[in-house]
Amino acid sequence: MASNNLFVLLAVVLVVLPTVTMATDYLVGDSSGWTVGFDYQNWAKDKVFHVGDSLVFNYTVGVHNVIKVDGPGFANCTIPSDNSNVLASGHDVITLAAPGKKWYICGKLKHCAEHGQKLVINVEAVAPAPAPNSAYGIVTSAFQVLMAAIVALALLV
Ligand SMILES: *[C@@H]1O[C@H](CO)[C@@H](O)[C@H](O)[C@H]1NC(C)=O
Ligand SMILES: *[C@@H]1O[C@H](CO)[C@@H](O)[C@H](O)[C@H]1NC(C)=O
Ligand SMILES: [Cu+2]
Repeated sequence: MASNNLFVLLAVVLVVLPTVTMATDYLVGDSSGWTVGFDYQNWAKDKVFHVGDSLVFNYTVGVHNVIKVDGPGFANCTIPSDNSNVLASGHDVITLAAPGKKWYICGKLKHCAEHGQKLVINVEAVAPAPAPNSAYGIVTSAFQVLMAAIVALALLV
């Protein structure tokens, strides 16, 4: 009986461990969504964004939009003259594809310039998963199994 439990716990821990590094969806502004009069830098300051994570901009269609800009465009709230970067679905999902700084503004009225509707984040690279046959990969796998066993034993005692 005890060894059955140990096996189940080991299996659960081994399945759960890799999911710790899975992609995260961030609802920008949480329940406030993408709107005026919200401090998006305060919202972002305790978050670590990684390549593969997504930003979800939620707002009423037609009231706001989302434009990816560059640093100067962000500083000046410059609304690009062409529409190619404008997202306006009301539920825009942006998957963070590359590391570095990313800047987003609202292009409606003076929402960016006068109402703070702008977000800048830094996207961190994700360390590549170690190849299973590399020395590092073997050590990592062995470490995961060891940790799983310790956790399983601790739960049993
Ligand atoms: C998205 O925004 C709409 C209003 O524009 C709101 O009714 C809805 O609850 C929001 N969804 C989430 C997940 O916050
Ligand atoms: C930003 O705006 C200021 C003041 O309008 C202007 O002097 C400056 O050249 C602008 N910078 C950029 C990069 O657009
Ligand atoms: Cu807006």
